[in-house]
Amino acid sequence: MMQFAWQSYKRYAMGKNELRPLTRDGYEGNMFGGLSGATVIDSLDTLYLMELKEEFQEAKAWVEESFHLNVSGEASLFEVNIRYIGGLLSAFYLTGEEVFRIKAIKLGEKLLPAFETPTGIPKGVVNFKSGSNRSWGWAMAGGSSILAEFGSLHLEFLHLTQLSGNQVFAEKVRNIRKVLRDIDKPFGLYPNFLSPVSGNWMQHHVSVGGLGDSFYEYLIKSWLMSAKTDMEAKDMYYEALEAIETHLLNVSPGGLTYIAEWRGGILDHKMGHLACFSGGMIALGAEDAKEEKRAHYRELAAQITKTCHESYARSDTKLGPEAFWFNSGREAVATQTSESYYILRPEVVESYMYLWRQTHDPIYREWGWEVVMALEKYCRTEAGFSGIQDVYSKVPDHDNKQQTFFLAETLKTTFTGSGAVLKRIGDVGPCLADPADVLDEQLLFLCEETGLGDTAMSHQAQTFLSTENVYETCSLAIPGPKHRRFALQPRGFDSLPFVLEVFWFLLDFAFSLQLCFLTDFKYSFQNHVLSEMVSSNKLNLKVFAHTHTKP
Ligand code: DMJ
Repeated sequence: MMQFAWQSYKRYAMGKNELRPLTRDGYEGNMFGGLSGATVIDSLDTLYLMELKEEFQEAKAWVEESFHLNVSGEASLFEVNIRYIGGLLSAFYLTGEEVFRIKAIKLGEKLLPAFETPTGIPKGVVNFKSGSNRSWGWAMAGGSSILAEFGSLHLEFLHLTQLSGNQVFAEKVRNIRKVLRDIDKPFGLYPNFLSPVSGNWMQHHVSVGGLGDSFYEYLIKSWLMSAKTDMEAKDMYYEALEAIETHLLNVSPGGLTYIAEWRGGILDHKMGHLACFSGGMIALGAEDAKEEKRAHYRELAAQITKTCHESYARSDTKLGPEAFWFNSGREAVATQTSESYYILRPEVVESYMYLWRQTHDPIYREWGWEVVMALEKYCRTEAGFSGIQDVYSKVPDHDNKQQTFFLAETLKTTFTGSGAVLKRIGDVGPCLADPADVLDEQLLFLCEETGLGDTAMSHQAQTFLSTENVYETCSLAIPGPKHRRFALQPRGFDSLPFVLEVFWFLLDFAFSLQLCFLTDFKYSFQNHVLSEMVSSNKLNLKVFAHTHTKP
C-alpha cells in the first residue's frame, strides 16, 4: 500500500504537497506558505522504517535538491511544524543526515514570527514574507489561538534547540507551557480558544477531538521524551485526564464509552474521528499513572478504542465517519451527511496499535486488518488512495485527495502495529530477551545458532504453532549460508516435491515485494506472537526463517 501510495504520488505529483488521484495531478493547498513537497517530507520516516530504500533515496534527493525555503506565502504554524519539521526531524534522527537537520532548523526559524504576541502564545498563521502573524479568521472572529495548534509544538521545538544550540525554540514552548499551567481552568479543563493578546480563554468549548486533541498527546509524550523528567508535563497530563473523565466521559445506553464535547457545562454527545487517538494515548499514559489508576486507564483505553471500532463496524464500508453521535437511540454513527466522510485519517488504527502493544490481544490486529481491507476496497483508486465522502455508501465517492498523513501516520501506524515482520528479514536484533517468549525447540536451536541464549517453551508459543494461518505467510529469499527461505506454501502442503519447491522459490522470489505487501499485513495481524516479538525487537528474524511450523 505504501509503495502504491508513494509511486502514485511520485508519478503524478512529485514535489507538490499532495496527490489528487482522480485528476492525476498535484495540489499545493493553502496551509504551507508556498512550501512544497509535504508528502515527500511527511513520508520520509515511513519509507525508512519500511525499508523502502530506493523510495527513501528518491525522497531524500528531492529534499536535497528541490526543497526550497525561500517562499513567501502565509503558512499554518501547526501544520508546517507537524508535517515538515516533524518529518525532517524524524528523518534526521533515523539517518543522521545533515540535510534534514539543517533544513528543519532553518524552517523552524521561519516560524518564529508567529510568537510575536503580547503573551508569547503564537498566532495560527505566519507570513513568511513580511514576518507578520494573524489568527485564523474562523477562530473567534480572528481573535483566538487554538489549543491543539499552539499546544502541539513542544516536542519538535525542544529538538530544534537541541540540534541547533539555539535556546529560542525551547524558550517559546516553555512559555506556552507556563501560560497554560498558570491560567485558571474551568473545572480543570482546557478550553480550545485562547487569546494570544490577553491570555484569557475566549470560549468554553472543550474537546479531545478537533481543536484540542494533540495538546493532550504532546503532554504525555513530552513526559516520555524527557526520559520521564518533565514532571510538569506529567502532572498536567494526568490532571487534564482526570478532568476529562469527570466532565466529558460518558457511557451510552448500549454500553459504549465515549468522550463527549463540553460547551460551558453542556455536553454534545458526539465524538470526532480525531478524538479516537485518545484510546492509544490513555493506554500509553496508563504505564506511568499512579499504581491504583493503571488498570483503570488500561480498561478505559480499551473501551474507548472499542467504541471507535464500533463507529467503523457500523458503517457500510467498515471505515469510520468524521464524527459520530450518541443520541436519539443512535449510537456511534454519523447523523448528518456532512459528517459521514473519511479522509484516510490515522487515529483509530493508531489506537489499535497502542492497544495491541499493551495487551497483545489479537483483536486489535483483526481490527487493523479490517481497516486495511476497507482501504483497499473503497479508497484505492487507479492512481493512489483517496478519501471518501460517505462511509455509509458502498459506492465510493472519492474526494480526490491522498492526504500526507495517510503515508505519514495511517500507513506507518498500521505497519508498526503489524510488526512489520517480513520487511525486516535481514535484521539482526537481540534475540529472546525474555525466555518466557520462546516459541519452540527449533527456535531454541536457532537462537543458539546466533549465540543468543537459552530458552524454554511457553504457552504462547504453542498457541502460535497451532495457528494455521502461518501457512498464509509471505516469503522472502534470505541471504547467507546458514539461512534458508521461509516458504510460501499452499495451505495443507507440509512438504512439497522438489520441482514444486523450485517453482515456489522462483515465484515468491520474483513477486516477493508485491506478494509481501498484503500478505505481510494479514500474516502480521493474525500471528500476533511472532509479530510482537519482532516489533519489540526480542527476536532475530533470521530465526524465523528457519522455523518449521505445524499445519
Ligand atoms: C494529523 O495531521 C495529526 O495527527 C494531527 O495532530 C491531527 N490529526 C491529523 C490527521 O487526522
